Amino acid sequence: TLPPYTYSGETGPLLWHSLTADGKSFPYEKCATGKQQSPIDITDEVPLAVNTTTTFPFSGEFSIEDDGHSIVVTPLKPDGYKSILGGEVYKLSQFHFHLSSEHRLRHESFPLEVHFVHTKLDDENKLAVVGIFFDLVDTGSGDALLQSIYPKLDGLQKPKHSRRGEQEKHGDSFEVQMHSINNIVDNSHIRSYPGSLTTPPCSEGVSWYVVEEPLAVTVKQFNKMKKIMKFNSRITQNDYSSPPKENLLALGKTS
Ligand code: SG4
Ligand code: ZN
Repeated sequence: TLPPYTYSGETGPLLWHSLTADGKSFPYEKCATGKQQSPIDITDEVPLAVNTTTTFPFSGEFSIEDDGHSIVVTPLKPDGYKSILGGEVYKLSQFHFHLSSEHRLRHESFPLEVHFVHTKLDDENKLAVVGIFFDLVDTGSGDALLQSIYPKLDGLQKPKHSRRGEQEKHGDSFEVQMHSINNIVDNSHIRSYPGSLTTPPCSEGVSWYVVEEPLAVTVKQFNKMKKIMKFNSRITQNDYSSPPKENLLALGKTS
């Protein structure tokens, strides 16, 4: 069994690497020893993505659940949504949210970030994640993606325990419309770098695609999500071209 982790205190991000269930093995070691850890500060140093065409769904059926760490939305048709990321074919396996944003954009944080987790079509173990920020707005109705999720948030139930990789009974299914995402995501506004999962076990070999244009979240939508999710952002001091500083801190080294 894996040790539980949180976002503050003794089981928080700076100590993930030291968590253990048996006192002998440290399944989250990579969170401190990794050399390509996410998130990072997205600056102009991070290269623009090439050969990348995301085809997010205009509409489709999804299930939504609170997995204890995030609100996770999973397509009912597992082969429904394919994207070309860095010239390779991926399919969408789920998307989930972080509050506040995990990545920064030129040192700036955002209130919310969505992660579209993809697996490579011919190699299910290879992950690519498309990250998109949200800006808080006090006019309008927010992004269509959030509009479609909003009515489902009240009935959301936490599963007894969620274990990664296991098939679970999903909650409510719903129809989603995601016009705006489809419209804004194009090559010239996506930056790509090799990183990791932002949660334990912090596995590396994850290809990241971070979109520079934020979507809109209304104050009302944001407050509702905040009630369910709490703070679930791994804040790091990691830059694109320097070694991950946070990891050294976690190991008690200064440089
Ligand atoms: C969140 O905890 C999701 O709920 C997880 O999804 C996800 O794990 C994890 O974040 C790490 O993903 O894009 N932030 S991230 O690096 O997708 C995976 C599930 O466990 C493996 C379904
Ligand atoms: Zn995530």
